[in-house]
Amino acid sequence: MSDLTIMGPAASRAMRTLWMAGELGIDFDHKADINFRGGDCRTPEYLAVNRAGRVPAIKDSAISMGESCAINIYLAKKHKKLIPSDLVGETKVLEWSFWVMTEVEKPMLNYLFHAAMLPEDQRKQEVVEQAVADLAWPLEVLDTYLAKHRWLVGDDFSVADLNVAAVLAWGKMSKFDFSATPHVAEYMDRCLGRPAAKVR
Ligand SMILES: N[C@@H](CCC(=O)N[C@@H](CS)C(=O)NCC(=O)O)C(=O)O
Repeated sequence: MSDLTIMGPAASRAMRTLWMAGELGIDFDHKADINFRGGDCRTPEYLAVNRAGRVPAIKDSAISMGESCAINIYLAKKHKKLIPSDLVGETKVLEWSFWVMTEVEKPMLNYLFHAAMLPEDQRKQEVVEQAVADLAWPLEVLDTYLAKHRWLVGDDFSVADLNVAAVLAWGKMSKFDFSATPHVAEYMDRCLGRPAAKVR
């Protein structure tokens, strides 16, 4: 039995934390059989681990918590890998992680659902069009940055890249047209092509 338990199936935002654990090369127990749409996240036992009642969540000897990006930053700091040790570098990781969650995640999820995941009779073209419009500026921001930088923070892949690319992955899954932002497209493939990104 490992010190760390990751809760949530790979086909959920738990993918982000499973990818992170793979990058770090750490042992963990995986509680994948959580029916997050069926109420499993709202039991007293689950809420004691993640009061937000969503997946992913983790518990180890130090902490029980939710929020995928925060979990990944915790694991990076705990294992002293994939995160700079200086204040500015660490803060830039936070900046990119907050950025992707607030600027990109919601419209990308809307795109994923209404362009690909929902049964066809439930998809709404106007939601797709709004998502494309909402994503134009943040993707341009990212593309401009990536035109001059291979990775988001420092010279190597970091947890900032993982958190950002894990959200972009929804665009790849739903065949979002990234042709207007070619640096984003290349970057996404660079990140998602890493062996640890192939989680099950
Ligand atoms: N901001 C949270 C969002 C977590 C989240 O919404 N997870 C979904 C599954 S991918 C969930 O638990 N849904 C259950 C529900 O909405 O009740 C994170 O990144 O961890």
